Amino acid sequence: MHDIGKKFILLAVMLLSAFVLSGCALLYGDGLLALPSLPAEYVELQDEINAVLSTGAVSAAAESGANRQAIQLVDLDGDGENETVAFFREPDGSFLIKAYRSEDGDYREIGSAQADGLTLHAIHYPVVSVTGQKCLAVCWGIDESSSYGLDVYAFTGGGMENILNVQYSSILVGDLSGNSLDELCVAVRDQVSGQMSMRIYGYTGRTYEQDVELLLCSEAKSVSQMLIGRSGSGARSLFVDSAAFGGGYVTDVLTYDEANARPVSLSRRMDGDTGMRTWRSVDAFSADIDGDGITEVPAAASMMSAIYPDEKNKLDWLEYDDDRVTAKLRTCHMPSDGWYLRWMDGWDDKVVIQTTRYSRMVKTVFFLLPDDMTVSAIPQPDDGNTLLTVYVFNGDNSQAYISVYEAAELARRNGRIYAYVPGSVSSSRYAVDPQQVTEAFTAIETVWSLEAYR
Ligand SMILES: [Ca+2]
Ligand SMILES: [Ca+2]
Repeated sequence: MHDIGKKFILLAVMLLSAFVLSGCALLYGDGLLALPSLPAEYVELQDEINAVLSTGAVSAAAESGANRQAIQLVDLDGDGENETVAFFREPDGSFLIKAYRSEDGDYREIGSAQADGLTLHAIHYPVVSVTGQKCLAVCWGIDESSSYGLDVYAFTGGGMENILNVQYSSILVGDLSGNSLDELCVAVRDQVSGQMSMRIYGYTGRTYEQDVELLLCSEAKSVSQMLIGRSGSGARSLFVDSAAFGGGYVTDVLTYDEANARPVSLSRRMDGDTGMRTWRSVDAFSADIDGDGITEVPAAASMMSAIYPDEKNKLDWLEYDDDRVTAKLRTCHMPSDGWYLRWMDGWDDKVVIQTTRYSRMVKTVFFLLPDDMTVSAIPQPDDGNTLLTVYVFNGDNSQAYISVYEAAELARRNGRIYAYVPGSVSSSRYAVDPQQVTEAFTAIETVWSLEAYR
């Protein structure tokens, strides 16, 4: 047998063992090599896969996304039993997909498809019936640029039918309309003008058809994050955070209009073709920042960033309602250092931020501006105006730093220690007490990953 074939079967056995043992998690380790023989049904599957490998094909795993295994167990028809989908690359470079159903211990092929692509980029299984039937959506890398190809296959009595083929730059598979079926939200870029738009495809019972194509704001250059959440009215909405031409980020809010049964652009209704209302230079993305079930959009909040550059981290979180935009919350947002601080009531625009970076410490000072600002002297933080200092310590001596600075610990996350020192301004109405600081501080739990949204 071909060496690669042997290796692949070993891998397949390991993968399937992992499925049997844990349901879904992938395990690797010497222990798995010594497993007793597998249930007969998997031996049959090995025979099927071996037949494909004997033609010179090799296994193919997706390079991104949640479904990366070369062999995937998925319940395609919603009957509670998993089918098997296997991905191969053939000697001529094309990709081969085969799907099997287990029947009385036998594996019967229920469909196959061939496709050209530079890389197997990502695999999705959009839900297309309330009983849990799924299609297979395969995303291909097609050139060196950030452009991808999408093929959607339906499983019919006649095999795997290609029901949609589009080029795109970013994709989200999810239920935007609220009918329990998945829509395909596909960002596309006009190659000539660079204008981005969002096409939304809905399942019609037999195929995916484009419901609508909505222009994104003129500043949108490439999508950084897509999220299905809720607008201020409670309507299901797609929040599209994009890198902007000229730097920074902007957001489009596309909401599902129940009355007309189609998505519309809430942000364009409010702001026209510009996304400047949502512009920010820091890489903060739409989220339910206050936990009320409504998604907020971050936007630069400070007028002072020309004087104090770190004021760029001051964000207002905007709620898009049907006919108005409301700032719900302000934060000092430090995504690169993994934390944010909810702005204190009453601080308003009177308090500014200044961050200083050292090799093992990042120090952010919140200080009070004087009532009479003069252009001749730019106020700097000092004992007389500092309200709060937040430290991020990293490295081996973090604990020692806490002692040296007489700081109170706030959190430990990813090898960093977060701590603070209250300001010397204690009598002012702007002063904060320890309880306020601990309540307002959040260490950001998960670092968002780009690849999931492409
Ligand atoms: Ca099934
Ligand atoms: Ca919220």
